[in-house]
Amino acid sequence: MECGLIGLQGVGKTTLFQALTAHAVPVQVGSMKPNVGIASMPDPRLERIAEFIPPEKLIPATVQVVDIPGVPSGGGAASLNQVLAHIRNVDAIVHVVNCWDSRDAAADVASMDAELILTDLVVVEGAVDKAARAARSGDADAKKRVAVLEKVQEVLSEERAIRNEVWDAAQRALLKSYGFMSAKPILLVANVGEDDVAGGSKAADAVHAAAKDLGTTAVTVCAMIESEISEMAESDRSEMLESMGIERPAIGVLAAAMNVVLGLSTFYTAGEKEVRAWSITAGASAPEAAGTIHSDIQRGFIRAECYHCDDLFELKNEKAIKEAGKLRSEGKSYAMQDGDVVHFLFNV
Ligand SMILES: Nc1nc2c(ncn2[C@@H]2O[C@H](COP(=O)(O)OP(=O)(O)OP(=O)(O)O)[C@@H](O)[C@H]2O)c(=O)[nH]1
Ligand SMILES: [Mg+2]
Repeated sequence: MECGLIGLQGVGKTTLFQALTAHAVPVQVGSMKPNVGIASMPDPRLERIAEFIPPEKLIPATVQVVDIPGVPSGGGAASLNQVLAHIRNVDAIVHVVNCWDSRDAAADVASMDAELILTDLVVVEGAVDKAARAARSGDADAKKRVAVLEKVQEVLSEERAIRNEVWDAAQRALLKSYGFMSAKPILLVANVGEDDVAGGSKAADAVHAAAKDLGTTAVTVCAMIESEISEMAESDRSEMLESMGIERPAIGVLAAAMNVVLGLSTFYTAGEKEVRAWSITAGASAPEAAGTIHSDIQRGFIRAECYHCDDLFELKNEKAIKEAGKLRSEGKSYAMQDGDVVHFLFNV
């Protein structure tokens, strides 16, 4: 799973990237090359599981983050195309909006969305022609493509994003293969100033309202403070947060919102060696979940022994969970529940 940070120039994308990746990679400032890094997803449930099953290592779920160069506000065709090409490759978009000294944050959101729609429209026009030609020469697959692409074209011509239409799984796969940008899940970040961490400004309000219009959510973050916090030792963080009036790092709030927007859910593996969180597509089957750990476990899947983390929080240990009859044995067709703690049995 790859998340792209996009936005106008100088809105704090690289600052947020450094916060998300805890300054793990040297960044290129103002370069036309994207910065790529791994972000750990903060997860209070993971910490809690480790209280009951103390491990040697605690490993959070991760997501790959790509810090994409800023879109010049004037347009500037050549560099704009370069930027947009990077957006085409990511699975989801996090749009960062300047809320500390923007003149019109709502307009910034709208212009970026319009840019995505317009670029998709150019792509689909070429794609429809090509698919139609193939369909005429008797390609059955191309006929299906034409139907989907014509609907895409209709939606885009009405200046609507593809993401808000209803598509089945096969259609979604097709949209993805074309890299349509307005089809990707999107999350807005209202990047507020240090004097407005609660996000009470007009600009932050405007971004939250714009998110509603787009059919998604917005998260208020002060990238600058989050970036500073991410560099601190764990022990100094809480004091810093308290002094700033921040309840919990916004990165945690952002991670939770990302899970919702991306349609992800989390399962856990827990033992003395490590307690670990794993991200999967919500509703994934037990073998698919096993496959995120290792393809061998998916291939040789026998069954999943699992319980819900809430059972652990209530009953305190696995023995008590078993005695209460809450330890389940699930087969190949089991759809994973968010918060499952799993032990996979497999044979290869
Ligand atoms: N006041 C304030 N300034 C910020 C915040 N986040 C970023 N900045 C400042 O905005 C400037 C640009 O930040 P970057 O993170 O480099 O912005 P960017 O979006 O990566 O910029 P480009 O890659 O050039 O498009 C820097 O001087 C930051 O210090 C914030 O939350 N509050
Ligand atoms: Mg940058």
